[in-house]
Amino acid sequence: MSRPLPLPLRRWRPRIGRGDEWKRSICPYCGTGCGLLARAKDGAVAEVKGDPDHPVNQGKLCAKGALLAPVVRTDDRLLFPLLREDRSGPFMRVSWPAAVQRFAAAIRKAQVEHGPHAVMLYGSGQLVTEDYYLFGKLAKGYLRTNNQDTNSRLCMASAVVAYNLALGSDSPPCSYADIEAAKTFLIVGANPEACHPILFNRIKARRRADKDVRVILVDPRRTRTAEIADIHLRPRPGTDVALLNSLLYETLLAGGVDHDFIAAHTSGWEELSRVLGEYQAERAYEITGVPAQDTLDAARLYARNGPALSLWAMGLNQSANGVDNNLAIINLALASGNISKPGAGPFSLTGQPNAMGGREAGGLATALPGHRQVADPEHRAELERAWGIEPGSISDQPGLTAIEMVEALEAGRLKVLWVAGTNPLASLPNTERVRRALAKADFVAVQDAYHPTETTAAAHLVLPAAQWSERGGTMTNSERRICLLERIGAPPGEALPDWEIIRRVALALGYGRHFDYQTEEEIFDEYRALTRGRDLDISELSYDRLRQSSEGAQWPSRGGAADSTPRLFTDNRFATPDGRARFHALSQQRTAEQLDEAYPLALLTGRVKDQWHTRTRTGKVAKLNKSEPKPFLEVHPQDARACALADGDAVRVISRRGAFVAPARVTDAVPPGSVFAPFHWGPSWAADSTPNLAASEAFDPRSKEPELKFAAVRIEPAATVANSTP
Ligand SMILES: Nc1nc2c(c(=O)[nH]1)N[C@H]1C(S)=C(S)[C@@H](COP(=O)(O)OP(=O)(O)OC[C@H]3O[C@@H](n4cnc5c(=O)[nH]c(N)nc54)[C@H](O)[C@@H]3O)O[C@H]1N2
Ligand SMILES: Nc1nc2c(c(=O)[nH]1)N[C@H]1C(S)=C(S)[C@@H](COP(=O)(O)OP(=O)(O)OC[C@H]3O[C@@H](n4cnc5c(=O)[nH]c(N)nc54)[C@H](O)[C@@H]3O)O[C@H]1N2
Ligand code: SF4
Ligand SMILES: [Mo]
Repeated sequence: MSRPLPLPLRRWRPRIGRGDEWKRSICPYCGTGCGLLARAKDGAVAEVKGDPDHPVNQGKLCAKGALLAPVVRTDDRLLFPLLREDRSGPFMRVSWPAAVQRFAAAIRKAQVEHGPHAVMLYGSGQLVTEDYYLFGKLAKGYLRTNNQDTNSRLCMASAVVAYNLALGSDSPPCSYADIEAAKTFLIVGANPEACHPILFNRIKARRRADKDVRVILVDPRRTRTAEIADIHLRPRPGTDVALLNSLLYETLLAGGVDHDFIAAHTSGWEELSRVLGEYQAERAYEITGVPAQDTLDAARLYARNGPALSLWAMGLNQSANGVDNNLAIINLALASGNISKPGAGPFSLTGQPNAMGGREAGGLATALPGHRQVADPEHRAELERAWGIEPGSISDQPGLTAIEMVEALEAGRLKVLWVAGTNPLASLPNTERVRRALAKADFVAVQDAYHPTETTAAAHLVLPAAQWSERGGTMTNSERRICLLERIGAPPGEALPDWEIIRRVALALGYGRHFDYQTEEEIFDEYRALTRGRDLDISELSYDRLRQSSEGAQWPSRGGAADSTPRLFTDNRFATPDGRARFHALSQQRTAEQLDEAYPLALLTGRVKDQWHTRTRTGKVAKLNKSEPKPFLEVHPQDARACALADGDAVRVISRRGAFVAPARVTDAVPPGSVFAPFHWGPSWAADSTPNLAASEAFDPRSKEPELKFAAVRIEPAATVANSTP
């Protein structure tokens, strides 16, 4: 039975006008999307607090969000465009017109000499939806290449493909409000205590409020998220399909499968049920190492203590079998009827603040704005008409994805790279290979708020971007909630919003007439009109309407009573051609790399609570550097003993690609046979500190998402560990 969640629409009276007024925004770190109030002093944001009226966080913030003000104006803010023709030489300050003319000339030259696909735009979930849309319009519409991808490729590309395959569209069906209605939480390959702290607090509060609520966690590591787990399953890394199949099989035996729902609203159950028998708990144990009794306990709980909400993140996505992993957890939700009703659903957590906006506005190399696909001739034609370009302008070839970008640079097929809001020389796997590939490009332009970063330092042209609080725009969080970020302070120096930089480059390329925007609102209006009639329809959602509510709106948002849609598919009609959700029969595949005598350990990588990615922002806040001041490698005591390592000793981690060095943290939080390193401390900390020197770029064939959660490594004591100051 489905009923809409009660979501009272609190009205907010805008208090815009004086410079020192509190204005509404959204935290620019994680995909939780907490609402903030911030105000400026002397033109720059000076104070930040949680927005008590925002439904996501109700006034609360984690430390990263609360400590945003100090990261906005720092000594290393990039103030002016910087250019150099020779990448071994120094940068020179140039004017904006000179910078964009030079860049446009490089783009033109590459396209004239090598064709349209010699250019690529690599963006980020830090960008607002308006930036994404404009990037796509320029690349896909006018530069005639679908070579536009984003760092979301490293993040939730696997979830995008799986939602499309299983539900017919890239549509997370749930809401955070389902947390307050769920009885059983199944958290797989995610560490929300560190990575989605406000959601974690909501789950914790829910557990405290209702004695029947239970939490099942699936993670090889014992993270702090495990503190709220009633059952913690610790599979061997990369064996989630076997584990989830096994959970489904045992759920079936425990009577937890909803046969009426399956018959009426799904297809593919027969094929799936035929493979499930292989994954009886005792047999799955051989693959996963999870004791059969634990799987049985978890399955019985899942079967009997509904509604069940499943939440997952990178432990499933960042895998050479990432799409299968996602399909496996969606299979489980569908088979048990845990979808489209309060407290239930397969809910993929997004990482970055606007990863979802990129999915919606066509930020991925296979996508076009409004959940359209490059491969669909009708979708291409719709945009060609909307953009006023000749039929056939949009290429029918999918663009390069992040890892393919590296391969194309190596092969000399890609000549000009435009990077915005991401730091690939720290965040892509096999960093040395990426560095060598980037060195082959004819021209690299990087748009960032800070300089130097690992990537700006390798550019020809560095363009100063306004960042959070200095520009407006919209972002979408994990639960499809679109919120407006007001401009609070002014950008320093000559920094410009990303969309304005894109507009100026488009102008210099001669497309001025089609990029004639004065404000981000005009871009939003153009984009939202293109969503009319689509599953994510926001055609009636204006900036004015977003300003009137403290809540934003969950798409689709069609105006009037359909302002906001907390839950999708409530009539159990899915977005597939026949309206039925699709099961997928899956068997456990191997990881791209295998453990062997030379490389006997699995390297897992991930995050800590108080750092954000490559530390360009959080690394500058003394309070945030306190909890984890430096890189580390978690090693199980057994593995430490085997190579005579004591806690704190420097250890070298060697893979087939490269090696990094970190102080060892000897702990049974990692299972024997696995080591874990956070990837925050990149080459700017120490030349050899990033696990991405060793991480694997093998990727899932369907989502092209790299296997950042598994690399075969060995460890040995290192003489010293380089230390750096933050
Ligand atoms: N503090 C902080 N928060 C962040 C971020 C940040 O940088 N810092 N980044 C944001 C972004 S962009 C993202 S994508 C999210 C990521 O959020 P999460 O995915 O929750 O975080 P990770 O630490 O990358 O990985 C989650 C867990 O996956 C586990 N894991 C590894 N291999 C496997 C496996 O084979 N199977 C299973 N089941 N689990 C496995 C790891 O042990 C780890 O605990 O966080 C967001 N929030
Ligand atoms: N080994 C390993 N590697 C990983 C992962 C992992 O789990 N393990 N996770 C992957 C995932 S999920 C992700 S999302 C990526 C993240 O990787 P990156 O995207 O490379 O990480 P960030 O540090 O967030 O980089 C954002 C950059 O944008 C800049 N910036 C901030 N705001 C703005 C703005 O408004 N405009 C512009 N132009 N620039 C801005 C910042 O200063 C910073 O340089 O890392 C991936 N890499
Ligand atoms: S939970 Fe995420 S969105 Fe909320 S304050 Fe913390 S980092 Fe920001
Ligand atoms: Mo991410």
